[in-house]
Amino acid sequence: MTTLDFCRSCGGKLENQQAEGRVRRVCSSCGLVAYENPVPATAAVVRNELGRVLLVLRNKPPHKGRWCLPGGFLEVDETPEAGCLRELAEETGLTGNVTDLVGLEMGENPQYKAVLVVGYHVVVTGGALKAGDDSDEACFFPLNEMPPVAFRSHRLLLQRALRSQPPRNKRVAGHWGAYVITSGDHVQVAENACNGGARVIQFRDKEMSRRDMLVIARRLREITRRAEASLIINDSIDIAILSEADGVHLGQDDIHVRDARRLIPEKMLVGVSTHSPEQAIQACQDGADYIGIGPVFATPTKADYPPIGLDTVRRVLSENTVPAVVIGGINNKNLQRVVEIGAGNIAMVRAFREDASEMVSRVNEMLRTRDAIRQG
Ligand code: 3NM
Repeated sequence: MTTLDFCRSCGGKLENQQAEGRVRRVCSSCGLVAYENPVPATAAVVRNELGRVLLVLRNKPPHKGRWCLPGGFLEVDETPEAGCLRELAEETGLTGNVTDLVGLEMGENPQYKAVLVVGYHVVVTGGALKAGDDSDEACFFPLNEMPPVAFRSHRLLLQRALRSQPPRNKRVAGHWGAYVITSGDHVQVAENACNGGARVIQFRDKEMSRRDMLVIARRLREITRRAEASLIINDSIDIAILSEADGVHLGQDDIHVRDARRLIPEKMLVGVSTHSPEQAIQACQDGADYIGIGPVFATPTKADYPPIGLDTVRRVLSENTVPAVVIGGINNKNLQRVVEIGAGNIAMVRAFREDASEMVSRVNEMLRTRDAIRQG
């Protein structure tokens, strides 16, 4: 940055002088101090219905060829909100409304030395996505596939924005206790389970038509929403999306977690069934929010799968990095043994068919008692 030579008020020569505690450029004729301030700019944090974040590819320095938030310098006669929306329209073709302040961050700039960036949450109200002005491309990115973002201020604003706007209905995976998988009369099982305090319901039906499944999934959504329980849909990503479920549960033969995330809302959980320690490690590495591990005991519900036993499950529970749901052949008789190996989530199909309310209460009570004893 070059130093200022002439006074903006009278045109007199500026010189270095001690003023207000530091050396500043001061006019030798009229005495006006030429303050050096950060230049105000704005940036828009725009997320689409899938939770993806809008970035633009810069076509000029600084950081030409890198992605950043839409935004830019304020004009002298506009408010920060108006400047932000103008820049958004110029660079992305989208119109929007400011919904909230994200915050303010300072950034360095080779020409202007310091830039003060005001970040806003913006919702899109119209327009068509088309890059323009300073940007060559404009694109919504899933959070797990974001390119490196240019400008420290933009990175900090993005971090703040993602922290201050937590996904609305994302439940924390793995703090459930009894994990109820519905079968038979799905609605009745879910209602009973929620009455017993279930915090998660998985809708699983291998025979039902997909059209009927969607009808039932939507009813389960109402029930679980009322009970503030999570709803997970087994196998079917489309039904999970359409029923606004909290998660989808995938088997080893279903599409990969990475591919599922390209379709589902960012807030949606992905669980993966695993049947060995190796598969469990792989699912964690692939980015599953939680895993199922089993079958711990032989079960007619999944007859083709050999039981892996309590010791193997215990190993997975102690080694794995994401929450696990223990499953397979669990019933009243062996439940205590599953609790004793430290399971935090226990899934059953048949055992919830009869009296889900009673069974959910029993499982959760056993887990609470164990944890209270362990914590002394
Ligand atoms: N998944 P029940 S075992 C649906 O190991 C399912 O991933 C399993 O049914 C796995 O509680 C299983 O009736 C069946 O034994 C569990």
